[in-house]
Amino acid sequence: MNMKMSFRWYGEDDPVTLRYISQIPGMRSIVSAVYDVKPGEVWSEESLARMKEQCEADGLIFDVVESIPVHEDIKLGRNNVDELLEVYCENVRRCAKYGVKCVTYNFMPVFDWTRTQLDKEAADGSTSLVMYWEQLKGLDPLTDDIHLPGWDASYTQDEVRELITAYGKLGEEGLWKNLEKFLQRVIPVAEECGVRMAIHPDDPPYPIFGLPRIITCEANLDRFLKLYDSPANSLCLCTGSLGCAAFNDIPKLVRKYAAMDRIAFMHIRNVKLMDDGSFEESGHLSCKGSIDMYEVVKALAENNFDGYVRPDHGRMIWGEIGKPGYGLYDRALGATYLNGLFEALEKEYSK
Ligand code: DNO
Repeated sequence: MNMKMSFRWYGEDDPVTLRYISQIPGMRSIVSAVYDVKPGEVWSEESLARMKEQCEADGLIFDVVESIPVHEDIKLGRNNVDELLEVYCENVRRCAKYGVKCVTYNFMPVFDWTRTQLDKEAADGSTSLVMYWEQLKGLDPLTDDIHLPGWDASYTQDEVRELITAYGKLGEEGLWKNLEKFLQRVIPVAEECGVRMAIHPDDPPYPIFGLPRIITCEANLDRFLKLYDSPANSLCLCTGSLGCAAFNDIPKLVRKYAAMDRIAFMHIRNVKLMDDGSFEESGHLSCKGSIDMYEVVKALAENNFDGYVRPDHGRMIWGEIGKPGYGLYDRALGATYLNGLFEALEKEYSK
């Protein structure tokens, strides 16, 4: 097949082993990161070399990194930004040295994804991540202590308040300016060492608690790609993140950016949108959520997409216990479903 099927692995502590991952039909690549350092620190070559070796021992290729995190001071444009950007570039070079071809990152202020519950039980007994507006309404991070699942527990509530205030002052335009500076420094390095940088959209793709969010919709994705016009400056197009806003037409976005060759990585998962903007993560099949997966894969196949694909978040099923969204079983089912769609549609469009 043209596309490269991949699976996220959280390293040696992940209850899902590389051996199990290698048993999923069609699995090619491992998506991982060095987890024993903080943002802003250099990744050790030993860790990268070990990861490469471990993957190869199970017949897998370690060629995608998710993520090299972007330090808040880079996003905020604080004094030490040049030093931090140099560390970032060095990490990209080191990843490339050990065979990495694609590096994912995001430019979301303070928090990565936001959900209100990680184990919402469905009628069939499976559980998944959800975001219900009802549960967020009325909360103010500047006055309330907020503990949402998945929010970085390494910050104290006061630190969170300080960051939220700083981002409030920076605003969207300030964040765009700092993103542009990041790209001007990092993309030439990525080009030089044959890596495609893939920005992950904001999840969900609209402001939360007044924090600016910019990687959200078609106009902003266009603006982002124009900031540095190079295949090394590409998207990690996450159907579930962009797809939890009704204003995003996912197959249309996939078709457009695949035709421009600006998608390096596809995160494919489904979400069920509700009338008030709340959403539930669902099984991968089109009939289980609001996104038409056939149309998504068709848009890729039409454009001979040969980048990386991973089945994103799965539900917890069959009694599995593990990292919410990242169990083995439902992601493996997702991979198998996607392999079927890709085989059929790639054959159709290569005729
Ligand atoms: C969630 C993931 C994100 C993603 C980062 C990329 O499950 O898709 O956490 O890894 O946003 O930097």
